[in-house]
Amino acid sequence: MEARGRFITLEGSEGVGKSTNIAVIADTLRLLGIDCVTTREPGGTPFAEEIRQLLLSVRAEPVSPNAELLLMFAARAQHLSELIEPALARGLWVVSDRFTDATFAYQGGGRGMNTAVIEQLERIVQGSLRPDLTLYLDLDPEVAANRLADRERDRFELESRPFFARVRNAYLERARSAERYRIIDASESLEVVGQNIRAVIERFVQQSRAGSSAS
Ligand code: Z5A
Repeated sequence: MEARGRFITLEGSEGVGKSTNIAVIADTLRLLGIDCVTTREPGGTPFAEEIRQLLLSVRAEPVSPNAELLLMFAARAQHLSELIEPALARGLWVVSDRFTDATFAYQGGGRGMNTAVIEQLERIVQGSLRPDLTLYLDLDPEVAANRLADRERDRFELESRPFFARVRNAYLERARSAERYRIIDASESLEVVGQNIRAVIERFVQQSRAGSSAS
């Protein structure tokens, strides 16, 4: 039977370089002979991408925090059942641009929602599934916003500076709390960030291979 794949997530506030560096992770894995799929949240399947549109579009009607939270998990449930779980079961590694750490950071930290409720939804939607490795790209939100200065803003990107400061604090608190996180300094040049990410992935693959040959 094919060994189950590994689940890697990339996290950070807007503009820290996630979309840019997801390709670095995928290329590094492929060079090491590992088949992977890249995906993103919210989204990743046609239905979940429709939910993404609902969540990101700028609208006149205020969106209730509970509606936002439940839609994030609705998209995630679809993403898990149609893409993530089947790929992992086939032995593919999955690399996702954001996952549930983003919910703890944005809805928990940014919006101030109750973390216990988020943990409850996490258990309902994911069961015991958690990422095997999470790279958190850390950057001052002001610097990140400057990188996106010319771009049209979505509903989240219109949030205030204090909102993004709370998001960063929530991410940092989680990233320092468990072994699966690696904090990457995203204020470095693109080249250095890429090198640091490659080094983390190479080490993780080495450890995974050593672990599976020992078992
Ligand atoms: N959200 C949520 O609230 N709850 C959840 O559970 C989930 C998500 C899953 C959509 O995410 C929104 O959903 C997100 C949180 C919320 N909103 N916000 N904010 P998204 O992933 O689509 O949105 P994003 O974070 O805004 O993506 P982004 O703006 O594309 O940022 P990025 O992918 O991190 O950055 P990038 O596109 O790779 O880079 C931005 C620019 O910076 C680009 O020109 C690069 O060339 C440049 N760049 C990148 N790295 C560097 C370095 N090192 N130096 C200089 N320039 C750089």
